[in-house]
Amino acid sequence: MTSDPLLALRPWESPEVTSWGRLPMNAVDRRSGADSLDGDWRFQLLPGPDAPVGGVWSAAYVPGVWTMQGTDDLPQYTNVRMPFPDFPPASPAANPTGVYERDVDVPGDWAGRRIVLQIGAAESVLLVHVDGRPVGISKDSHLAAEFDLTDVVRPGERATVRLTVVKWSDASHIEDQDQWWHGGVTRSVLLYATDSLHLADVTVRAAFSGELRVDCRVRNAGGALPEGWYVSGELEGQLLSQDREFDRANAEDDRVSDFLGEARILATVPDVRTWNAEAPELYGLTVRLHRADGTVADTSHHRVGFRDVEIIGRDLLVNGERVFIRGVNRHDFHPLTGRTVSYEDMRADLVLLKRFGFNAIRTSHYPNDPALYDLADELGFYVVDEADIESHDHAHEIADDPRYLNAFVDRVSRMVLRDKNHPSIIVWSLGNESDYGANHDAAAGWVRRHDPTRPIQYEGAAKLDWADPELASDIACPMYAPLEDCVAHALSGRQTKPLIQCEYSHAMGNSNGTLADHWAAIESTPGLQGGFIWEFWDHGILQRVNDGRPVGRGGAGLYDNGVAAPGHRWAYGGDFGETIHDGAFIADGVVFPDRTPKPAMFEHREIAAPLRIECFRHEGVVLGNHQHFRGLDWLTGLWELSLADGRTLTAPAELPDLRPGETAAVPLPFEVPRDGGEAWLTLRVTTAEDLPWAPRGTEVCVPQVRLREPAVLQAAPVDRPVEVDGEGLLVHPLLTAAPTLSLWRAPTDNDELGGMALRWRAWGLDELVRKVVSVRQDGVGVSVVAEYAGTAGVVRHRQVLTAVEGGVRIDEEAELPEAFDDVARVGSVFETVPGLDLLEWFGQGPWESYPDRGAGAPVGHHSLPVDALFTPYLRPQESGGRHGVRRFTLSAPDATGLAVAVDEPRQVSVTRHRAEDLTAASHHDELVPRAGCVVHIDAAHRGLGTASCGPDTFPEYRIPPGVHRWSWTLRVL
Ligand code: IPT
Repeated sequence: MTSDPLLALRPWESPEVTSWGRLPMNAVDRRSGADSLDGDWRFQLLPGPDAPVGGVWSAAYVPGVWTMQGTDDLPQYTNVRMPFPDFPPASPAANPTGVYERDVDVPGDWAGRRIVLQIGAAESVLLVHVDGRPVGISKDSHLAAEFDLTDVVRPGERATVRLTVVKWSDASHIEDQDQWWHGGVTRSVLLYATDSLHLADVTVRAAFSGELRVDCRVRNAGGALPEGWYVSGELEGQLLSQDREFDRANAEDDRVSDFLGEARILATVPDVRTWNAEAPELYGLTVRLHRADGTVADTSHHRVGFRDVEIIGRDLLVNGERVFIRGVNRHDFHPLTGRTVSYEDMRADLVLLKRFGFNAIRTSHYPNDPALYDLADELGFYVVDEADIESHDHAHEIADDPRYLNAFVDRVSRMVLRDKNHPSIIVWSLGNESDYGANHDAAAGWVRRHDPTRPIQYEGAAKLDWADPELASDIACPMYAPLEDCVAHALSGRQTKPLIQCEYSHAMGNSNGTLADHWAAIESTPGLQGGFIWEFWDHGILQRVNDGRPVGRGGAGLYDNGVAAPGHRWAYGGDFGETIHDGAFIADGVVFPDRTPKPAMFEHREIAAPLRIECFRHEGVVLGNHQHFRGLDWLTGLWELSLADGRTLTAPAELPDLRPGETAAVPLPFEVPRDGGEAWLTLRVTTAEDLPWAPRGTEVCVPQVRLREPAVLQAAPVDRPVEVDGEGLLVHPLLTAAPTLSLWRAPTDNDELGGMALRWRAWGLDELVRKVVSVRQDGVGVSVVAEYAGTAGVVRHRQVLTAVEGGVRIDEEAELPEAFDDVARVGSVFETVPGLDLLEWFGQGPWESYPDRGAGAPVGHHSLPVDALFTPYLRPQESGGRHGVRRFTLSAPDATGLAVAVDEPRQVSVTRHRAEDLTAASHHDELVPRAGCVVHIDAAHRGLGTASCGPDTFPEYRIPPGVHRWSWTLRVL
């Protein structure tokens, strides 16, 4: 039995013990003026918390996870299931325990002051010793723990701080979030000193009306408060008040004692600049605590945003406006450091989100580093702040387990205590995927009393009934609800709460199909207000292929543009040798692990466009301001007219002065040429000035309207034979594989997890066997009939090859049997000789697009190297498609090559990979690009949907059986 009282408590198997010796949480920011204890610490990894600490130390970097710093305890990914079989509250005997130790020189001038150690975050149980003396215990891997060291250390002397971090515990059962499991001290460690008379907490409420209320709690570490203390406030250099008295009028007498001082500052700011996510106006507030002689004992700085949040009826209002919530779920993630993210990382995340039209973040599924909320205040985001509670695997047992009651209330209340002053936070979330029980109601009750200014949401409660007012969720916040259910609820007359999905549009792999349809419904259906895309990150950890180890902190530069450097790959579940894991389900974000945006981001940017083209009328183009609070003066525009004949005309745009919600017609800036075929008018909208999140000239959106329909494909036959081989396949000098029928695509994650790929394989679509039935001269052309046999049916395919001016015209027809009622694609595939490395096309682009994900890709003339067309989704799959392609050329640097024109806008893809190459690979380092191009021209291509977690694509984006026809011409340049 250990003599150490902290270990003797066995806190890793005691859910009732949430802390010992820990100071109460508060909203006084102590980061500035503190001594940072970040850096290398002495480190050893023990096999369990009871194991003796040895004499041999290595080093570990703080903040950081040891799972990415060279230990044999490697990252493990599980979603719902726990990584160990023990039932709550038990944890496994094999329990990696990191011991961190370092010496700290306590400044001599801290004599007489109150000294506090702050550990930003540690997972999952933290034990603190100083000079061998037990100091405290903390749980909750995503909030700071503070310990008073005043009586433990001596100013001017050196102290040894030891942090013992136990990886598995009762708390792991309520930290069962869908992410990598790690162990370590993941946020910064600080040591700071205050006067014994100090601000114990400051609560700021700043309303849209300009009313400001600042409540201060004051304590004296020596015990009783000294006589005559008072607080003062200064807002942007303006003194607010200097009350020498306790604000007894506002505080009930019995709440003010000799030990706890309470003071309130009240002020009204005239002509206040209010805060919202579009124009996040902040005021600097300094709160000072004075001794009786006027000297300052303590200071607390805050940035204040004046704004209101309320729910009226079924609308969530910010400053009285029913704002759309264009949100994303964001985890703390970094491919080199796992869970530790720097200020620069967080800023880069948020800047990117702003540039892509997001205005809201759910901190899935735990409170983030304090800096994230500072950034959200500053850059402008609506935040749903979520408590660190997810008991997914044992949700039902834990939600009502009284042993976990403390932990639930502790986690939710500490989050609120810390974060309550951020204007960006508009909703508190009680956690994620933890069923619903009395423990939740207890936590909700605490919040309602402490902070009546913000609504609460909790999906686990809301899912019981979206409308029931008794449940601990003020918002109907389902996850992955079918759009038709959301619309039906909004139209039912039963709706009582705003409907904002806490998770929707699962971004795993090539996904986010139907996002535009969702937003069309949200914007047109009162009661629907938006949602949070799942999720921001693909959590691929950078891994060396040769030894399977995470690269760790030194790996900067070993990736570019979403791709890991040779010899490296993005690891997902199972790649560290874990036997229990959930594979690539961890790669489900709208950005790659290096924050390169996926094409879906461009779709989102367009859907969120602040300025839109409403329609085209005789008096001109009707523009609309789709923001809630701002005018258009921060934007500038350029008109672009793209004609099918290759011409592009441009002209600067005069943007009208429109208030939110207003529209106006502006005259067409061009004389549209009478010739030139299909015509598209695009407004390229960019930022007119440097903004905190974008330099001047950053593209914001590219709304478009079609001015003229495409012309019909014309290719007059010429009297010249078309050469086919004995199998009826086209012989062509630039093709290494002649056009054949393709019904298969390398399954996307949605196809795999949604069950489609299983059906396609069962039908044999991946191994269709072509058998030529007939080859005959048919007028001027050759008609080739072939049968493509799968296990569940035969597709009859006919190609008529006709010589035309400069090339060959191919008219195709495929008849799908009834059994093939939802295939991946129907189209032609062929391969080219090497050297044709540039694709130029007229159609949607430049971004990858699909039938149900194309809003971000305007029609125009685009050009990209073939190698840049492919999107490196972590698990190789169908990618690189371009929707709505009318024609394209594939050319060599000397401008030789081939030109294709299609009968109507079609799905085209040009990559270095056959569908079967992609299907066979599990990571990119296994793919060997082909020298030539693999070209698909699809008469029909199935939409992407989001079926890896959530609804499949809509019926209109699926491919029916029956006859499909398409025509195209192939010419030599
Ligand atoms: C939902 C989770 O809340 C989230 O953490 C993530 O796992 C997501 O799904 C899928 O990637 S829970 C799921 C069972 C609906």
